[in-house]
Amino acid sequence: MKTLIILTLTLLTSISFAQTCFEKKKPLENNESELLKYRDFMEKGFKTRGHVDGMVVEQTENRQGHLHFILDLDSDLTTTDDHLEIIYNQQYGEINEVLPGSQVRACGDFIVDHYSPTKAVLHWLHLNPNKKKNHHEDGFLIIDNQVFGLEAK
Ligand SMILES: [Ca+2]
Repeated sequence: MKTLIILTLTLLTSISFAQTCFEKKKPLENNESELLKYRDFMEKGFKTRGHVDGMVVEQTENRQGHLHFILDLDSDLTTTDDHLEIIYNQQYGEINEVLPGSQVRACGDFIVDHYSPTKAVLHWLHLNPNKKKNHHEDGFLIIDNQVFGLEAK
């Protein structure tokens, strides 16, 4: 019986972590290398969907309801040309701080932004309860296996 409960819990836990990232309602695989090419070759303001894994380098800001941090997309901290700024809206589930070395998976809108220290950002990492008002698809943010961005406001 105990084993069954543990198995069930394990199964439920893994289901809740199995978030799917969508682009135009189709599942989107990880696309780190494409995003880095877009950052380098597309005009500022270029937008697409982004689905990335990586390791936190550092938190850079936490103000005006938005948490900013830098993600290293190949989790090899000796290479820095694969850094991407991540911006998370605290309205969709609060995060106090993000620690360097944390493992992250993020799904949201990617935009080439020359004001960003990494020249591009990934944001809208949360559910969009107002799809009639705007075009953003649902996103999410997973930090060390904890899912954020699912508290619809
Ligand atoms: Ca790297």
